[in-house]
Amino acid sequence: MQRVTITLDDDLMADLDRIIEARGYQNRSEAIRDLARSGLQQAANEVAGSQHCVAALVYVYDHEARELPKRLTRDFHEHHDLAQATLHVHLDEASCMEVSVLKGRGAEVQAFANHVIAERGVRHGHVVYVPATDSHSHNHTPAKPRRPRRRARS
Ligand code: NI
Repeated sequence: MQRVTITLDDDLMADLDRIIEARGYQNRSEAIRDLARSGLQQAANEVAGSQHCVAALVYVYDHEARELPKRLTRDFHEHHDLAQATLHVHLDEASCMEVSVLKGRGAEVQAFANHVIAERGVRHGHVVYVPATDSHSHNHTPAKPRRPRRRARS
């Protein structure tokens, strides 16, 4: 263990104390360790630009916002190579939530996700990167049937 001293502003400390209270942490150090770990995990999941990745793009929008559903549809058609599938949930009378699975080179996935999140009227935009190794590292061909073992001579 190492002891470090950090300086936090009052607002951040108040937010932190709320989380400590809500999650029932024993002390601040424990909470900060956990939050640092999840931050590191998130950073590790942000892939290098040329690397292949899979990501879930989550966002909420008002389906009555002028032209927004049309703009989103156009965005997704223009990036049909990245956008694999989208789950649509009608949250309430006005709001829709969508979860889109994106797959492609890190830089392209990130640029497209940022573009969708930045669309006017899109709220709570968030991307979760899933570490994906090379898309062909797994084998689609079924394993060869095993030859029956020769019976041991008795
Ligand atoms: Ni809807």
